Amino acid sequence: MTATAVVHPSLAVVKYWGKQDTGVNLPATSSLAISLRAFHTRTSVNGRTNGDPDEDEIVVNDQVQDLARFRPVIDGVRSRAAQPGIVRVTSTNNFPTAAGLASSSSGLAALTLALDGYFGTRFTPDELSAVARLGSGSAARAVFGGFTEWRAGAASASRLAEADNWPDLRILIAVVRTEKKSVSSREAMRNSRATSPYYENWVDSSATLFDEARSALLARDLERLGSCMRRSYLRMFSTMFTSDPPLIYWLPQSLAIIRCCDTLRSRGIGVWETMDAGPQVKMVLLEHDLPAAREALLQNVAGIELIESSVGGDPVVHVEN
Ligand code: 2P0
Repeated sequence: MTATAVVHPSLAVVKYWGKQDTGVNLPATSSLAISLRAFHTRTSVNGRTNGDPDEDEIVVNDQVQDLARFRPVIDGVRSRAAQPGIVRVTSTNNFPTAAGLASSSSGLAALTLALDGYFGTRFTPDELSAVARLGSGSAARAVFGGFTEWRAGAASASRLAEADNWPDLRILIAVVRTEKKSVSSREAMRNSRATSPYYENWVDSSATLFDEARSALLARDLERLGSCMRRSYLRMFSTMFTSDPPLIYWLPQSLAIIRCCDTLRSRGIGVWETMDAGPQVKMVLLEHDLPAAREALLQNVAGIELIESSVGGDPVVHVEN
Protein backbone atom coordinates (compact mmCIF):
# COMPACT_ATOMS: atom_id res chain seq x y z
CA MET A 1 0.00 0.00 0.00
CA THR A 2 1.14 3.58 -0.70
CA ALA A 3 -0.30 6.78 0.74
CA THR A 4 0.68 10.08 -0.87
CA ALA A 5 0.02 13.61 0.37
CA VAL A 6 0.53 16.83 -1.57
CA VAL A 7 0.71 19.92 0.64
CA HIS A 8 1.40 23.63 0.07
CA PRO A 9 3.72 25.53 2.43
CA SER A 10 2.39 28.06 4.92
CA LEU A 11 3.60 31.65 4.56
CA ALA A 12 3.18 33.59 7.81
CA VAL A 13 1.99 37.16 7.49
CA VAL A 14 2.11 37.47 11.28
CA LYS A 15 4.99 35.39 12.57
CA TYR A 16 5.51 32.49 14.93
CA TRP A 17 8.93 33.16 16.42
CA GLY A 18 9.79 31.63 19.78
CA LYS A 19 8.38 28.77 21.81
CA GLN A 20 6.80 28.51 25.22
CA ASP A 21 8.61 26.45 27.86
CA THR A 22 5.79 24.10 28.54
CA GLY A 23 5.73 21.65 25.65
CA VAL A 24 6.88 20.67 22.22
CA ASN A 25 6.69 23.52 19.70
CA LEU A 26 4.01 25.49 21.51
CA PRO A 27 4.28 28.99 20.08
CA ALA A 28 4.98 32.09 22.17
CA THR A 29 3.17 34.26 19.60
CA SER A 30 -0.02 33.85 17.59
CA SER A 31 0.56 33.56 13.85
CA LEU A 32 -1.57 34.12 10.77
CA ALA A 33 -0.70 32.52 7.43
CA ILE A 34 -1.49 32.01 3.76
CA SER A 35 -1.02 28.76 1.84
CA LEU A 36 1.17 29.10 -1.30
CA ARG A 37 -0.33 27.35 -4.32
CA ALA A 38 2.81 27.63 -6.48
CA PHE A 39 4.86 25.44 -4.13
CA HIS A 40 4.21 21.97 -2.82
CA THR A 41 5.74 19.01 -1.05
CA ARG A 42 4.77 15.53 -2.27
CA THR A 43 5.32 12.76 0.29
CA SER A 44 4.66 9.03 -0.05
CA VAL A 45 4.62 6.40 2.69
CA ASN A 46 5.11 2.64 2.02
CA GLY A 47 5.88 -0.37 4.13
CA ARG A 48 9.65 -0.92 4.27
CA THR A 49 10.65 -3.78 1.94
CA ASN A 50 14.43 -3.35 1.65
CA GLY A 51 17.30 -2.35 3.99
CA ASP A 52 16.95 -2.60 7.77
CA PRO A 53 13.47 -4.07 8.42
CA ASP A 54 13.42 -2.66 11.97
CA GLU A 55 14.24 0.96 11.14
CA ASP A 56 12.09 3.55 9.37
CA GLU A 57 13.70 5.41 6.48
CA ILE A 58 13.04 8.93 5.24
CA VAL A 59 14.39 10.20 1.93
CA VAL A 60 13.90 13.89 1.08
CA ASN A 61 14.90 15.04 -2.42
CA ASP A 62 16.90 11.78 -2.81
CA GLN A 63 18.84 12.25 0.45
CA VAL A 64 18.42 9.90 3.40
CA GLN A 65 17.54 11.95 6.50
CA ASP A 66 18.44 11.70 10.16
CA LEU A 67 15.28 10.27 11.73
CA ALA A 68 15.37 12.28 14.99
CA ARG A 69 13.34 15.24 13.71
CA PHE A 70 10.68 13.01 12.18
CA ARG A 71 10.34 10.38 14.89
CA PRO A 72 7.74 12.22 17.03
CA VAL A 73 5.48 12.50 13.98
CA ILE A 74 5.93 8.90 12.83
CA ASP A 75 5.42 7.56 16.35
CA GLY A 76 2.55 10.00 16.99
CA VAL A 77 0.54 8.49 14.12
CA ARG A 78 1.78 4.89 14.33
CA SER A 79 0.96 4.62 18.06
CA ARG A 80 -2.73 4.85 17.08
CA ALA A 81 -2.56 2.37 14.17
CA ALA A 82 -4.44 -0.93 14.30
CA GLN A 83 -1.53 -2.51 12.39
CA PRO A 84 1.68 -0.60 13.16
CA GLY A 85 4.70 -1.31 10.94
CA ILE A 86 8.04 0.08 9.77
CA VAL A 87 7.76 2.67 6.99
CA ARG A 88 9.76 4.07 4.12
CA VAL A 89 9.01 7.71 3.32
CA THR A 90 10.01 9.56 0.15
CA SER A 91 9.45 13.28 -0.21
CA THR A 92 10.18 15.90 -2.85
CA ASN A 93 9.71 19.65 -2.97
CA ASN A 94 9.09 21.61 -6.19
CA PHE A 95 10.92 24.57 -4.58
CA PRO A 96 14.22 25.07 -2.68
CA THR A 97 14.45 23.20 0.63
CA ALA A 98 15.51 24.83 3.93
CA ALA A 99 16.10 28.19 2.25
CA GLY A 100 13.45 30.28 4.02
CA LEU A 101 10.57 29.20 1.78
CA ALA A 102 8.70 27.27 4.50
CA SER A 103 9.62 23.78 3.29
CA SER A 104 9.43 22.41 6.82
CA SER A 105 5.79 23.51 7.09
CA SER A 106 4.68 21.58 4.00
CA GLY A 107 7.18 18.75 4.59
CA LEU A 108 6.10 17.84 8.09
CA ALA A 109 2.40 18.38 7.29
CA ALA A 110 2.68 16.11 4.23
CA LEU A 111 4.44 13.47 6.33
CA THR A 112 1.64 13.56 8.92
CA LEU A 113 -1.13 13.32 6.33
CA ALA A 114 0.56 10.53 4.35
CA LEU A 115 1.15 8.51 7.55
CA ASP A 116 -2.48 8.99 8.57
CA GLY A 117 -3.52 7.71 5.12
CA TYR A 118 -1.10 4.77 5.24
CA PHE A 119 -2.03 3.61 8.74
CA GLY A 120 -5.74 4.35 8.28
CA THR A 121 -5.83 6.22 11.58
CA ARG A 122 -8.38 8.85 10.46
CA PHE A 123 -7.18 11.64 12.76
CA THR A 124 -9.39 14.71 13.12
CA PRO A 125 -8.03 17.98 11.63
CA ASP A 126 -7.07 19.13 15.15
CA GLU A 127 -5.18 15.90 15.78
CA LEU A 128 -3.38 16.10 12.42
CA SER A 129 -2.34 19.67 13.19
CA ALA A 130 -1.12 18.75 16.68
CA VAL A 131 0.97 15.81 15.42
CA ALA A 132 2.44 17.85 12.53
CA ARG A 133 3.41 20.48 15.10
CA LEU A 134 5.65 17.95 16.86
CA GLY A 135 7.83 17.91 13.73
CA SER A 136 7.75 21.60 12.93
CA GLY A 137 5.68 24.38 14.42
CA SER A 138 4.61 25.93 11.14
CA ALA A 139 3.44 22.50 9.89
CA ALA A 140 0.55 22.80 12.37
CA ARG A 141 -0.82 25.47 9.98
CA ALA A 142 0.08 23.72 6.71
CA VAL A 143 -2.28 20.77 7.28
CA PHE A 144 -4.96 23.28 6.25
CA GLY A 145 -5.06 25.17 2.97
CA GLY A 146 -6.33 28.73 2.54
CA PHE A 147 -5.86 31.17 5.41
CA THR A 148 -4.91 29.83 8.83
CA GLU A 149 -4.35 30.97 12.38
CA TRP A 150 -2.40 29.45 15.23
CA ARG A 151 -2.86 30.96 18.67
CA ALA A 152 -0.06 31.43 21.21
CA GLY A 153 0.22 28.29 23.34
CA ALA A 154 -2.28 26.30 21.23
CA ALA A 155 -1.64 22.62 20.48
CA SER A 156 -3.12 22.94 17.00
CA ALA A 157 -3.79 25.57 14.36
CA SER A 158 -7.10 26.12 12.59
CA ARG A 159 -8.51 27.41 9.34
CA LEU A 160 -9.53 31.04 9.32
CA ALA A 161 -10.91 31.19 5.76
CA GLU A 162 -11.03 29.10 2.58
CA ALA A 163 -8.56 29.77 -0.26
CA ASP A 164 -11.28 31.39 -2.39
CA ASN A 165 -12.10 33.92 0.31
CA TRP A 166 -9.84 36.49 -1.38
CA PRO A 167 -9.76 35.50 -5.07
CA ASP A 168 -7.54 38.31 -6.43
CA LEU A 169 -4.90 38.05 -3.70
CA ARG A 170 -1.47 37.08 -5.02
CA ILE A 171 1.92 36.35 -3.54
CA LEU A 172 5.03 37.27 -5.48
CA ILE A 173 8.07 35.39 -4.24
CA ALA A 174 11.50 36.87 -4.94
CA VAL A 175 14.08 34.11 -4.71
CA VAL A 176 17.39 35.76 -3.87
CA ARG A 177 19.52 32.73 -3.09
CA THR A 178 18.51 29.07 -2.97
CA GLU A 179 21.23 27.52 -0.84
CA LYS A 180 20.35 25.90 2.47
CA LYS A 181 20.51 28.28 5.42
CA SER A 182 23.42 27.89 7.81
CA VAL A 183 21.35 28.51 10.98
CA SER A 184 18.02 26.67 11.27
CA SER A 185 14.90 28.61 12.28
CA ARG A 186 14.67 26.41 15.34
CA GLU A 187 18.13 27.39 16.49
CA ALA A 188 17.60 31.04 15.52
CA MET A 189 14.36 31.40 17.47
CA ARG A 190 15.89 29.67 20.49
CA ASN A 191 18.75 32.15 20.40
CA SER A 192 16.43 35.15 20.02
CA ARG A 193 14.54 34.04 23.07
CA ALA A 194 17.63 33.31 25.14
CA THR A 195 19.69 36.39 24.27
CA SER A 196 17.80 39.26 22.61
CA PRO A 197 16.91 42.12 24.98
CA TYR A 198 13.91 42.78 22.71
CA TYR A 199 12.43 39.29 22.76
CA GLU A 200 9.83 39.97 25.47
CA ASN A 201 8.68 43.12 23.68
CA TRP A 202 8.35 41.08 20.49
CA VAL A 203 6.10 38.57 22.25
CA ASP A 204 4.08 41.20 24.13
CA SER A 205 3.49 43.40 21.11
CA SER A 206 2.58 40.62 18.70
CA ALA A 207 -0.83 39.91 20.34
CA THR A 208 -2.28 43.27 19.22
CA LEU A 209 -0.69 42.90 15.81
CA PHE A 210 -2.28 39.48 15.37
CA ASP A 211 -5.77 40.78 16.24
CA GLU A 212 -5.45 43.69 13.84
CA ALA A 213 -4.07 41.56 11.00
CA ARG A 214 -6.76 38.93 11.48
CA SER A 215 -9.54 41.47 11.21
CA ALA A 216 -7.85 43.10 8.18
CA LEU A 217 -7.55 39.73 6.45
CA LEU A 218 -11.20 38.86 7.03
CA ALA A 219 -12.19 42.31 5.74
CA ARG A 220 -9.87 41.84 2.70
CA ASP A 221 -8.20 45.15 3.58
CA LEU A 222 -4.76 44.80 1.99
CA GLU A 223 -3.37 48.09 3.22
CA ARG A 224 -4.20 47.33 6.84
CA LEU A 225 -2.99 43.74 6.52
CA GLY A 226 0.20 44.84 4.77
CA SER A 227 0.99 47.36 7.44
CA CYS A 228 0.67 44.61 10.10
CA MET A 229 2.80 42.25 8.01
CA ARG A 230 5.64 44.75 7.87
CA ARG A 231 5.55 45.38 11.59
CA SER A 232 5.53 41.65 12.30
CA TYR A 233 8.54 40.62 10.21
CA LEU A 234 10.59 43.68 11.11
CA ARG A 235 9.99 43.14 14.83
CA MET A 236 10.81 39.45 14.42
CA PHE A 237 14.09 40.31 12.68
CA SER A 238 14.88 42.86 15.39
CA THR A 239 15.14 39.97 17.82
CA MET A 240 17.62 38.24 15.47
CA PHE A 241 19.72 41.35 14.83
CA THR A 242 20.01 41.81 18.60
CA SER A 243 20.74 38.16 19.47
CA ASP A 244 24.10 37.07 20.74
CA PRO A 245 25.65 36.17 18.35
CA PRO A 246 23.62 38.40 16.01
CA LEU A 247 21.95 36.75 13.06
CA ILE A 248 21.41 38.50 9.71
CA TYR A 249 19.67 36.36 7.09
CA TRP A 250 19.28 39.36 4.75
CA LEU A 251 21.35 39.87 1.63
CA PRO A 252 21.78 43.14 -0.28
CA GLN A 253 19.04 42.16 -2.75
CA SER A 254 16.63 41.54 0.17
CA LEU A 255 17.01 45.16 1.24
CA ALA A 256 16.82 46.39 -2.36
CA ILE A 257 13.46 44.58 -2.71
CA ILE A 258 12.18 46.07 0.55
CA ARG A 259 13.05 49.54 -0.76
CA CYS A 260 11.48 48.82 -4.13
CA CYS A 261 8.21 47.84 -2.39
CA ASP A 262 8.33 51.11 -0.48
CA THR A 263 8.73 53.06 -3.73
CA LEU A 264 5.90 51.12 -5.36
CA ARG A 265 3.60 51.93 -2.44
CA SER A 266 4.49 55.62 -2.68
CA ARG A 267 3.26 55.39 -6.32
CA GLY A 268 -0.04 53.92 -5.12
CA ILE A 269 0.79 50.29 -5.97
CA GLY A 270 0.02 48.15 -2.91
CA VAL A 271 2.91 45.68 -2.62
CA TRP A 272 3.55 44.54 0.95
CA GLU A 273 6.63 42.48 1.74
CA THR A 274 7.52 39.94 4.38
CA MET A 275 10.54 37.72 5.05
CA ASP A 276 11.26 34.53 6.97
CA ALA A 277 14.39 32.72 8.11
CA GLY A 278 16.33 33.33 4.90
CA PRO A 279 17.07 36.06 2.34
CA GLN A 280 13.98 35.55 0.12
CA VAL A 281 11.27 38.23 0.07
CA LYS A 282 7.58 37.40 -0.32
CA MET A 283 5.23 40.15 -1.42
CA VAL A 284 1.46 40.20 -1.00
CA LEU A 285 -0.47 42.20 -3.56
CA LEU A 286 -3.56 42.21 -5.76
CA GLU A 287 -3.57 40.51 -9.15
CA HIS A 288 -3.93 43.75 -11.14
CA ASP A 289 -0.71 45.12 -9.62
CA LEU A 290 1.43 42.12 -10.63
CA PRO A 291 2.75 43.55 -13.93
CA ALA A 292 3.85 46.86 -12.35
CA ALA A 293 5.45 45.08 -9.39
CA ARG A 294 7.32 42.59 -11.60
CA GLU A 295 8.62 45.30 -13.88
CA ALA A 296 9.87 47.50 -11.04
CA LEU A 297 11.57 44.60 -9.25
CA LEU A 298 13.30 43.25 -12.35
CA GLN A 299 14.49 46.75 -13.29
CA ASN A 300 15.82 47.62 -9.86
CA VAL A 301 17.14 44.37 -8.39
CA ALA A 302 19.65 42.20 -10.25
CA GLY A 303 19.88 38.43 -10.01
CA ILE A 304 16.51 37.51 -8.55
CA GLU A 305 13.89 35.04 -9.71
CA LEU A 306 10.22 35.99 -9.35
CA ILE A 307 7.54 33.34 -8.79
CA GLU A 308 3.83 34.20 -8.71
CA SER A 309 1.37 32.34 -6.53
CA SER A 310 -2.28 32.47 -5.64
CA VAL A 311 -3.64 31.14 -2.35
CA GLY A 312 -3.29 27.37 -2.07
CA GLY A 313 -6.14 24.97 -1.37
CA ASP A 314 -6.36 22.03 1.00
CA PRO A 315 -3.85 19.18 0.99
CA VAL A 316 -4.71 16.19 -1.17
CA VAL A 317 -4.20 12.62 0.08
CA HIS A 318 -4.38 9.45 -2.09
CA VAL A 319 -4.21 5.90 -0.81
CA GLU A 320 -3.49 3.05 -3.29
CA ASN A 321 -3.57 -0.61 -2.47
C1 2P0 B 1 6.45 31.17 10.65
N1 2P0 B 1 8.88 30.58 10.72
O1 2P0 B 1 5.50 31.61 11.34
C2 2P0 B 1 7.85 31.50 11.14
C3 2P0 B 1 8.31 32.85 10.65
C4 2P0 B 1 9.99 31.26 10.12
C5 2P0 B 1 9.77 32.70 10.34
O2 2P0 B 1 7.84 28.82 11.54
O3 2P0 B 1 11.30 24.86 15.37
O4 2P0 B 1 10.49 25.28 10.95
O5 2P0 B 1 10.22 23.42 13.66
O6 2P0 B 1 8.83 24.87 15.13
O7 2P0 B 1 8.25 25.98 11.93
C6 2P0 B 1 9.95 28.39 10.69
O8 2P0 B 1 10.19 27.61 11.78
O9 2P0 B 1 10.31 25.90 13.38
C7 2P0 B 1 8.82 29.28 11.01
P1 2P0 B 1 10.15 24.70 14.44
P2 2P0 B 1 9.73 26.07 11.93
O10 2P0 B 1 6.26 30.55 9.58
